[in-house]
Amino acid sequence: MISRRNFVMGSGIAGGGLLAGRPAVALQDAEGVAEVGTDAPAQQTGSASVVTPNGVSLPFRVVEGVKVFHLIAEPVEHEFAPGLKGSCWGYNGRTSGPTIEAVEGDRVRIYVTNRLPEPTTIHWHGIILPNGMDGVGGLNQPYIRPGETFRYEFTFLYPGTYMYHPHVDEMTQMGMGLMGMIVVHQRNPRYQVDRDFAIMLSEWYVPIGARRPDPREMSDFNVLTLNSKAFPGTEPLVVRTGQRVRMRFGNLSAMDNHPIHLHGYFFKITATDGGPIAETAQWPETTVLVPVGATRDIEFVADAPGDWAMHCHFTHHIMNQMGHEGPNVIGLDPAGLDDRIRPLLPGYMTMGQSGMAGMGHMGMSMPDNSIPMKGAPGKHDYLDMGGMFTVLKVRDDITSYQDPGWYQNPPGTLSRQASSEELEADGISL
Ligand SMILES: [Cu+2]
Repeated sequence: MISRRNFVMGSGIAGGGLLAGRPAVALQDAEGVAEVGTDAPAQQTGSASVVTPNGVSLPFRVVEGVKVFHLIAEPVEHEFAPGLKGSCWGYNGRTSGPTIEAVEGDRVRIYVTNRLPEPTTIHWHGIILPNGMDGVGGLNQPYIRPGETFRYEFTFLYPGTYMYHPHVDEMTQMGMGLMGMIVVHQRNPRYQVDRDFAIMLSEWYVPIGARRPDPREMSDFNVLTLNSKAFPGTEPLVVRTGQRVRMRFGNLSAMDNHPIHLHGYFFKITATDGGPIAETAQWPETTVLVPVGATRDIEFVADAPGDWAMHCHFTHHIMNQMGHEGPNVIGLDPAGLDDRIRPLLPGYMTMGQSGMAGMGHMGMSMPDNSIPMKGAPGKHDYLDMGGMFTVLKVRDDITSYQDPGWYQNPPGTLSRQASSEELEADGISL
């Protein structure tokens, strides 16, 4: 498959229009700080390209001044996290679908091919456009039946963070993974951000040991994802100290709003999918609630180096496929129970007798293709979270946005076990 960078470069040479004359020098080597400046919409405005963690932006070509995109809705094999593969639906081979990036005022033509086993459409969520381009199957247009390709054409009038998703059999199609982000850059931004992340929040129910998400689930979601990845499958967000950072969150979960909490920083909520928030009306926060069917942009200056957690603050949304049908055995000894029950109930799992911490790495036998309680080794101990969890890694003087590994805490700035002398000196008796 042609890479995004080659596609953009190729279209710049062949397609003329807005990309004509763009110097190839901006298309840096992937080993450098490559994301900055490799993207044509960003080049047009001087902004940083949008980074879709675990994802990509959708390539386009320019035909007589119109940016032409092609989305293909199709079944995809998707890995939520190491250990859990799913038979999902997505766009262009992936879920979440590629991010559509354009610039305020751009005329776009978006072809949508249906390779699903049922009809679909695409709704451009939050975009102000002609009624007949709005994508609600039956209301605004006929269904796109399997094998057909439809053509949407409109102008991105307003900059902002938006989404796209089907508007036929919505419950099934979004529950199977059909969704993506749209970023429309400001044409003349008043200031630039250095790192600009786009993150789609969604939720799934994948029965333990199964591959196919069950979109009929109404409340008991067990795979909670950022761009369709559950920790430890989520990529870290790497930032250089001092950079101005924007994070754009969209939420196309079936049933849940998500309070996304960032450690180490105050940020401001700067925009919704209804437009920018006036500077005097932005308020400081450490958690942004992203409602279903909405987007929220936050911004901050990354002036504090470290490995900072970022996660949904619903504690059930940072668990992977947690079983919870069994009894609460905190304080009891359930030794051998799972081995005896599982022949009768294949997905059965007893919760930990001293709580749940560490269940993911105690060598418990896990059903195949499942990630119950799975987390990952951290720098200091096991990181026993999953789901909607990732790490913002802020580092001084990095020249690459590759994962820099764990943060090296400066001497004297790391929590540790107290010594008996220290306890005594401070009058703490145990
Ligand atoms: Cu949540």
